[in-house]
Amino acid sequence: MREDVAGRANVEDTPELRAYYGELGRLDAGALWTVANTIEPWEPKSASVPMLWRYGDLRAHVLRALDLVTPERAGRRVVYLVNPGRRDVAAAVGWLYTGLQVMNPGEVASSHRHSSSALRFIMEGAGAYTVVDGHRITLGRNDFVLTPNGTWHEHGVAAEGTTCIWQDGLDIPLVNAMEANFFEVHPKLVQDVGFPVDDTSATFAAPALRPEGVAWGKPHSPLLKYEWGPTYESLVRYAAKSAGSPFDGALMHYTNPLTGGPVMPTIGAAMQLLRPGEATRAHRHTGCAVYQVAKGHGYSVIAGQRFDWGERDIFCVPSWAWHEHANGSAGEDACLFQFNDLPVMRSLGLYREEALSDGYQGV
Ligand code: GTQ
Repeated sequence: MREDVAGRANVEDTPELRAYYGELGRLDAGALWTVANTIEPWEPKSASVPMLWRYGDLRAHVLRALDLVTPERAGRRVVYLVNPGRRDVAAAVGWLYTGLQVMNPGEVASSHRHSSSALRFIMEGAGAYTVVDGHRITLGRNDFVLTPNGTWHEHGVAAEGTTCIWQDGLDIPLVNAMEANFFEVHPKLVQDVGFPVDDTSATFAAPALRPEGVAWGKPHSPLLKYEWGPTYESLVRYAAKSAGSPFDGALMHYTNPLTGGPVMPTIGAAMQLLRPGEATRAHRHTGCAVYQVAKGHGYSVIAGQRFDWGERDIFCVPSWAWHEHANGSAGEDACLFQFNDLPVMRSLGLYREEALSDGYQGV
């Protein structure tokens, strides 16, 4: 982009100006025109870089944590993912954190709550559960569970289960950037279960049906678990009857069933299905996303770079980066889970989207 245009800062250095800048600096002040073009870029410039983390590279290291630390000592046994452009804030992309948490059968991680909102996406193993504000939620492969801002939550694996690995997604970097993060450990370390197991699913997961007389005033979804079975079934049905989005194929957002809005105020989530052979067109938008390959294989082109992915790989799309996705199979569908900061972008009036006129990026 040209900077020598009318209306943009374009001041040449002189000895007098350099001395002036020095004087301002000593007063903890500065001249706007020396930084204006940086702090007000023509368009968003993400410090995050597009990344792919291969599960095949990470899995053995995640499992090693089982032998190296206990959940009691570590609090949470997690390998978190680092974006090379954002090492200082533990962000995988933008202001989103992600990590891989591992637990053995019979283990439980202590209950805590924090101002960050969180979600889990179950990758492997049987018997995982999460307790959220007294609601015990059983979790299976590709299930997605919420632990919203301020809720007491702990995770465990039933004694008769197997070693479980899941992806955690949180807005820790965002809440820290807002300087609003509180953290508390539950006084009893493990909270009491106060409701029938999976009661929020029984109450709120019925398709397009709202239960009578249920009062709900919280800003997050009352449904805490979104199961893989009905999610996949809905996507298959949708993909068979509709072209879906030119940029995403058949994509469905997980929603708060009472409002149709995002699952939590700061984090949105979606599952998309790419039909056999489907390759989407490129677009870009403000807001970033962390993806996990729930099914199949293929590739995404992100900011001109091709990333080939397989099941359980995790990748990210930074804000305002061009991106397009392709299913690598001619016979099987591919599914991508994502969580994103789109609710933040939309609620702050910052959402903007653009299609690439040529349709597809060069690599
Ligand atoms: O399980 O509550 O990966 O608080 C990072 C911070 C998981 C959790 C993480 C957390 C959690």
